[in-house]
Amino acid sequence: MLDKVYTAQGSPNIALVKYWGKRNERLILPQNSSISLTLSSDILNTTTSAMLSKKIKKDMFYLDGKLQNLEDKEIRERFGMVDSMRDLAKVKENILIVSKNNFPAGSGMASSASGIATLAYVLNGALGLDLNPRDLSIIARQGSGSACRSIFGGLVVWHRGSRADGKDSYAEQEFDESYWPDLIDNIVVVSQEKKKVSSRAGMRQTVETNPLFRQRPPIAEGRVEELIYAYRQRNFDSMAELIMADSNEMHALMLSTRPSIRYLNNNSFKIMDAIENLNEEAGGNVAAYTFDAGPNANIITLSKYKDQVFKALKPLQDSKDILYIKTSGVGEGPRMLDDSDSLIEQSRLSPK
Ligand code: 2P0
Repeated sequence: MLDKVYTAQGSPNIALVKYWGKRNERLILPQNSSISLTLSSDILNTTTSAMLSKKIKKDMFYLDGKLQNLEDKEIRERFGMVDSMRDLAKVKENILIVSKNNFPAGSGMASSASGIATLAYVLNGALGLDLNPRDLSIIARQGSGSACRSIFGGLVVWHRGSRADGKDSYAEQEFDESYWPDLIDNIVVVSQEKKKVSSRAGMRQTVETNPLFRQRPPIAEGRVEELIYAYRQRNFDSMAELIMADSNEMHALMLSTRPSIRYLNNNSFKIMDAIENLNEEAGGNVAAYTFDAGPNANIITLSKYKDQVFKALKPLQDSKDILYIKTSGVGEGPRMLDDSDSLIEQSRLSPK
């Protein structure tokens, strides 16, 4: 355990029925269950190396090449997970963590989900905790809600749970990554800017100020069930309807929060138009858009419709409203990597 570098890789997930609102801020307990697809780490990934050693003078965390200030409030909140895992393992040594995303952090591409899930996963190994994935999802949840879903591959539900201690608010795989191999997600990037309102602050504001919010949890709960049903039948048309409805509902709630929160921009709306026109021409849903806390779109479709989707988006690429598109299949959960993939220079106790 000590003085050995552990390295793992995980990936973001895209919520099809969204988590937006907590019932307990400290434990990160959601107001409703949510459901997501884990994306393929071949396309979007976080790689994290961790090492515990008596030789390390203080905890250090490098993210994308930059040493992070562990006194910073937001980082402190998320780093709390490291302390609780260390306590659980009864380990006192300081830790060096080096983490790297292959996509821009904080731009609404779920970097916190990918980062925290990968961190929880690598620490489970580095601390010799050997927690099962369900318990690991409960730990990851306390770092960042959506991270609990990235502990698994495939289609993953995060159960709301009802206990005050959060022990029944965990993630679970509904279908593994091979259940629907034709399903793909096109990540359509229109902006690489860091968002102005964090998800954490935004959802707090929505729960506190938006009287419409109380309608949301029962609707979302029912939609998770409907989505699982559509997925089981591999009924794309029906699933697409649910995905777009849920994204629009969440963004309508954001808009009607006080002060109003708007993550979508004009290009996001142009993409929605293009997909709706495409579906209308096709006489059924061949693609579904969904947006998280940012203007970038995720277009869920099937491989056989990919060319049609790209054709529909082509004018927006030509006009540079779309910067680029990455296509991902449904991915597996996190995994350990070999020593050769380590991001830590062991002899210097620093990033490579
Ligand atoms: C989701 N999002 O279900 C939703 C959709 C953004 C929009 O989960 O406060 O970073 O750390 O629990 O998980 C983003 O929020 O927030 C998010 P915290 P998180 O994917």
